[in-house]
Amino acid sequence: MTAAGRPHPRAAVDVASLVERARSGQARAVARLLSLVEDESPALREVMALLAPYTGRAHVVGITGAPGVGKSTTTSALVTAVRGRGQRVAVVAIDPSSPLSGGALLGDRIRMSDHATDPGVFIRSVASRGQLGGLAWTTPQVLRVLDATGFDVVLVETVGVGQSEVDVARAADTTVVLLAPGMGDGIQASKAGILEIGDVYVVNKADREGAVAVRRDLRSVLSHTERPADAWRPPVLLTSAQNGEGLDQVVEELDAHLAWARKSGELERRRLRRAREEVEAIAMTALRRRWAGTSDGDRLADLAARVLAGELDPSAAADELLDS
Ligand SMILES: Nc1nc2c(ncn2[C@@H]2O[C@H](COP(=O)(O)OP(=O)(O)OP(=O)(O)O)[C@@H](O)[C@H]2O)c(=O)[nH]1
Ligand SMILES: [Mg+2]
Repeated sequence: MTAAGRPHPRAAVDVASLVERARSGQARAVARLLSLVEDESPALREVMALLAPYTGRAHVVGITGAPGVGKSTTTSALVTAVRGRGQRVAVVAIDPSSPLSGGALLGDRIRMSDHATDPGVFIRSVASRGQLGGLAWTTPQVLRVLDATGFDVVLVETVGVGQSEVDVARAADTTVVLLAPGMGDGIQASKAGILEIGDVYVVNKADREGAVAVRRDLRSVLSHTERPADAWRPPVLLTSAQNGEGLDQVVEELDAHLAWARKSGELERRRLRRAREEVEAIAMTALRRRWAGTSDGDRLADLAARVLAGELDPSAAADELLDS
């Protein structure tokens, strides 16, 4: 995100010491590592190699739902709950705006002032549309850094706009889907494909009329979903995040889901899929970069021109590209 005015990473980063400081809990060092991810710094390779042995410990929780349902308020309340039991927590807000806005929207999207001075809390926004396809490339690496630097829980908030919520669900160990009365009932939820991704459903704004009805409808729709006998049955909870009500139960269900996922093998399956997608995203990025511009010109553009001229068919061109 150098375009936003952040200084370009210095040529020589003392990666080992940076990693050590980040792992000892220094927020500034963690922030610096995340900047290396966003800047796609050449130092990243060494960072990731050093962090690799420490990954796989954090509980990654995705929080998604339509705009305005109370994701940020809930996230903040969850931070309080997690901190209450002495665990360290990181919050990642997926910012759907252009990468050029940098972290400017963070203050608007997350109401986190309560936690600003707590050294056990780390907050970061990530642009979902990076130069390299955004979420697929950046987010998993951000999560990886936070996991390896000792956060017990990583909360990922995304605004519910189609693909991004599904992507976040794929990146998380446990996905919380938020609804609220008057903002999308169970039927709208099923349309949005939300019924497939939730491990825990939360009907927020329980202080408002209609919350109980939303919960009843959602429970009814979920009960008609086919599941194997030993499958996880997503609970539907009521909260009033603004008043801090119902959050303890959410935390309990997050724990219960993690325990179930661990025991059933689902956690391993999800994490394996995540690792697979991560490798694929990095490899695809490297390939695109290699094809787009080499010292002997733009290989892909040359091949496209030959396809257009009828000299080559697209399959033959693809073969040439892969062989190059
Ligand atoms: N009545 C009521 N209002 C709430 C509750 N939780 C959040 N709100 C309000 O709902 C509005 C939206 O809350 P946010 O937490 O910003 O919602 P969000 O889902 O993060 O919104 P976006 O990030 O913009 O998609 C704010 O005005 C909150 O104060 C609640 O439990 N009850
Ligand atoms: Mg928000």
